[in-house]
Amino acid sequence: MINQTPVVGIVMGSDSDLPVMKEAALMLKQFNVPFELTVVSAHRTPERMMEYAKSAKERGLKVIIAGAGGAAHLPGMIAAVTILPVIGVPIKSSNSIDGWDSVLSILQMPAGVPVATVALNGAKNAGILAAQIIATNDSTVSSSLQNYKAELETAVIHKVSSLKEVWNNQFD
Ligand code: RP5
Repeated sequence: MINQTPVVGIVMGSDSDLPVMKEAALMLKQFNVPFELTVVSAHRTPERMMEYAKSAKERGLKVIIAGAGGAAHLPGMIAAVTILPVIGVPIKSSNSIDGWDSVLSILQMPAGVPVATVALNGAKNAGILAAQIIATNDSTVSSSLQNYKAELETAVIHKVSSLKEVWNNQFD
């Protein structure tokens, strides 16, 4: 997979975001979606950010996942430059007050420039959502996602059975 052309780009404002953002990478790996991952900072490397966003579509990317913390401008600025769907991951980082700063910086985009914002530190869902976008045109990824959903259901049903051994439940 490592040599396949990436269809998802994962970018983050700093390598200090990696412990959160690697959750997106792990999900894409699980669904066999080829991806690339790097640091692109809106504030510290603005020209690199512009170049990344401008070249993303022609390089074959279909979706961009962008994570940042504090004054988290990276996802919105990338979305300003490309027509690819951008998934924003707000990160509670060293320069966050409480995480709301990251959430609101990414969430409150002006009309016309959407960023699909996941929960604070919600990189896992960002990876799944990116795979779901890819799955609209890829039956293998689509089957992997169907299996994943089925596993989620099975895990809950196991928990229901375990609880029933201890707690009364007349529902089923
Ligand atoms: C943001 O500043 C980054 O996305 C990161 O969340 C935060 C802190 O960056 P470092 O000072 O750790 O490099 O731009």
